[in-house]
Amino acid sequence: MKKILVTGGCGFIGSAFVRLTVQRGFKIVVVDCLDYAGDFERICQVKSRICFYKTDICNRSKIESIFRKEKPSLVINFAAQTHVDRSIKDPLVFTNTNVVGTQVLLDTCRKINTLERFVQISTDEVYGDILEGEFNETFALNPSSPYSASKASADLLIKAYIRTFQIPAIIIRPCNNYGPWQYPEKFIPRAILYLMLNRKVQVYAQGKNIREWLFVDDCAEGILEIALKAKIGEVYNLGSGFEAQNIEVVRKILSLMDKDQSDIEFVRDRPGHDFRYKLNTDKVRREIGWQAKVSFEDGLKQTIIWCKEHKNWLVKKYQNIERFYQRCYGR
Ligand code: TDX
Repeated sequence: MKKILVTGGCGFIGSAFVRLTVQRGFKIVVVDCLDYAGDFERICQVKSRICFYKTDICNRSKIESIFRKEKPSLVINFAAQTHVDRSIKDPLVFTNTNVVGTQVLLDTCRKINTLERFVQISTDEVYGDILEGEFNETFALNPSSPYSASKASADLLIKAYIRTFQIPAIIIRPCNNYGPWQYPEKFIPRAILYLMLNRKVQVYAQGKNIREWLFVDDCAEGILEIALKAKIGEVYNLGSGFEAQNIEVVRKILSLMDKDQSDIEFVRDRPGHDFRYKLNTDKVRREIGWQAKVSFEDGLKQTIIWCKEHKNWLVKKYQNIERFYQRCYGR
């Protein structure tokens, strides 16, 4: 079985990928710096079957020694700063991890010739927003936030490294993920946590912004399929096809949790807030044969059940989130 090195394997999507691939029998090496949003607990159930390094991807010498020792055939880079609101408050942190960190990994890949593939986990946000229609993989990058600009920069670096140094890289651009173990600074788990604590859900502006939602286990499967089957140098969108206004998402959560409209608080908008993302996924369906399996209704039910069962885990993160939103928006 192939050895896969997973950076950011203690994060939300990375950990779902680690749990899936361990179950499928791959040899897994996890590299994670356990920053505020990383948590080893997410992969605790498979800890005896992985090899773990607590390391920052910006640490060139440590990354090189891990790559030399482990000789992975695949590297999947999930490691990133991911929260748009945080990037508005502290942009430089995003450039460091998302751009410099990715470059360190690429430079290391250049030196290690055992590597078959380097897979970059990018995002739909690199295209900017789209009022109507869908983005396909050939659209120009047009990011709006420091976060999406850092992810777009990493994508451009990868394209340059493919062309100049023949790095065997692939780029995957998923839409918004949700599901168990998501850090509750993000919209869906934040709403569920606040409702469990009898607080109102904070909806930015009028809640008209639109996102496409993909259940995290579907995303992990899609990434594995692409990593194993895709042609080198290609870019793949990974979307569910399910789009909804934020207010519609909140209404679904309210009804599943026996709450009502009075539990919503409309708050000042995020600066530069992208209005709508929507991916065209013809390429991944045609070339890889992947499509999302979990409906939004089922995924949301599973997520709420998980949140109720893991209320303590979510509450442990609450202080950090409160501090952040206070500092960022004064609320
Ligand atoms: O409390 C909130 N209230 C609210 O209305 C929060 C946290 C968000 N929102 C809105 C903003 C967005 O329109 O909900 C939507 C989703 O917000 P986020 O969960 O912050 O995600 P988004 O900004 O869409 O970015 C996400 O998707 C793409 C991830 O955070 C990125 O890492 C990923 O690349």
